[in-house]
Amino acid sequence: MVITSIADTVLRQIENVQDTVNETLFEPVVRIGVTGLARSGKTVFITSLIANLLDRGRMPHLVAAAEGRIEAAFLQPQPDDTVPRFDFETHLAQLTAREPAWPDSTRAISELRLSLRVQRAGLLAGLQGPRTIHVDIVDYPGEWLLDLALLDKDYATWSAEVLTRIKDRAEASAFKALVASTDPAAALEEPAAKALAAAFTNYLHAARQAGFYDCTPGRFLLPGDLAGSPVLTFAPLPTDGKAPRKSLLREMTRRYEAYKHQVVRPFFRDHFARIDRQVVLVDALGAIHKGPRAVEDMRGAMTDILGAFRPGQNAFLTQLFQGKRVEKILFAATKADHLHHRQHGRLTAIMEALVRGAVDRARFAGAETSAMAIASLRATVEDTVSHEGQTLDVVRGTLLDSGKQAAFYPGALPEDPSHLLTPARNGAKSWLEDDYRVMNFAPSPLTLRPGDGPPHIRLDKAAQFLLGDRL
Ligand SMILES: Nc1nc2c(ncn2[C@@H]2O[C@H](COP(=O)(O)OP(=O)(O)OP(=O)(O)O)[C@@H](O)[C@H]2O)c(=O)[nH]1
Ligand SMILES: [Mg+2]
Repeated sequence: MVITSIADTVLRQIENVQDTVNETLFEPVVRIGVTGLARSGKTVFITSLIANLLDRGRMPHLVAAAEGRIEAAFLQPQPDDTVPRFDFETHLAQLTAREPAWPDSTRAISELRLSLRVQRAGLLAGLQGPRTIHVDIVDYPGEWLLDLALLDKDYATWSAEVLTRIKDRAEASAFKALVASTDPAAALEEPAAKALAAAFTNYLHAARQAGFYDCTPGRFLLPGDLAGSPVLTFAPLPTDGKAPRKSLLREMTRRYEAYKHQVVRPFFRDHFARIDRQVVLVDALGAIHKGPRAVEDMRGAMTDILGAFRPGQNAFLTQLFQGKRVEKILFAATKADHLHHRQHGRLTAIMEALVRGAVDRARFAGAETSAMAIASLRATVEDTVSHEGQTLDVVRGTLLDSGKQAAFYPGALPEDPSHLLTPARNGAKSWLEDDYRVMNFAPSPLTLRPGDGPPHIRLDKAAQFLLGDRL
């Protein structure tokens, strides 16, 4: 008994040492960040990507898979002990259940490690054995990247900006009324601070619902385990008056600074700065459906998000990255299964145009970029129907609300993306030429052949762009 347990311990220690040695010397790690604004499709993307890397029957454009060089793929404990594990099994079980359902909203960062045993390509293939590559996939809300802009702003500047921005926004009326009846110089009383923070948070939620993306601080919308803590109990106030000691204004200023130091900075330091490759998911169709203002707002949010990928712009990030950089960035318009494939090129063009300015700068900073239209989990089939003497390219699927089968035509996207982006930029209230609809489809019940992952559109191309050169 004793001897075996000692031997066990020794063996385990040797294994541990080997693990570390293996990892550092021979087994490369690629860290892929997956981000996007709320409901952009992050959870479904990661779930389907992993399922399709485990069962690679539908991954013909992932070259190593097509060449049969991936000998095995398996999930492993992730290397970061304090980050929640991405709940792959639960999400996949939901998506592939007999009555499939979309996963619940996820509110924080999570991570998963997938390891691939890969046969080498080329001349050395026969001489050397297979090697193992670890792929760490990190899911985090895009809203957290928007907070980067706060680091360079003090409380007075931030407050002034926010109060100007919300002047004409109906969503903020309750918060504005509360601010008007608040004396910032009064002594701090916690219920008053709480009421202000709650009203401000309500405004942020309403603004987000209405299609505004300029909704920082990001954790107000996605508080995770910080909900109710002082770092999230502040709000913008007019700062032109006096701020005596122990006043509401003093404390709001202090909490704003604490938010920057204890929430924003640690995220960038512990997670963002370690990412090698990044996927930015965008629900472009959803924004087009909401109208010109949502499109313009999304463009703004994308530009802000992508600012984080140019560390040179920000002293704090430059110091964090220390010359390291994100090597590749993929911009993916999700839910492309809402469109017949004849329109996918147009969606990609819109995606490219949306992020063009930011992409040019990312290229300048050394990252390779690509834009694609994808569907992580295909919920529709394509069809062509005749309607009032015209033929229409439609998609068919099960409607999420009613459970009924329906054919759906979302409208024709313009060939030239500027037909959408220019009116959006010029503040148009609605689209002139066409109306765009979206429908919520339920995931279809699946019968998967052994070796096949869930059906998708271009997930293999996305994987090839992100990983292909390392396999
Ligand atoms: N038709 C279709 N719908 C999709 C697809 N991917 C996502 N969706 C829809 O988009 C919704 C949001 O997807 P999620 O993956 O949960 O998005 P998320 O970015 O993780 O959302 P949060 O966790 O709330 O930030 C889903 O509930 C689906 O309705 C897809 O490939 N096809
Ligand atoms: Mg999610």
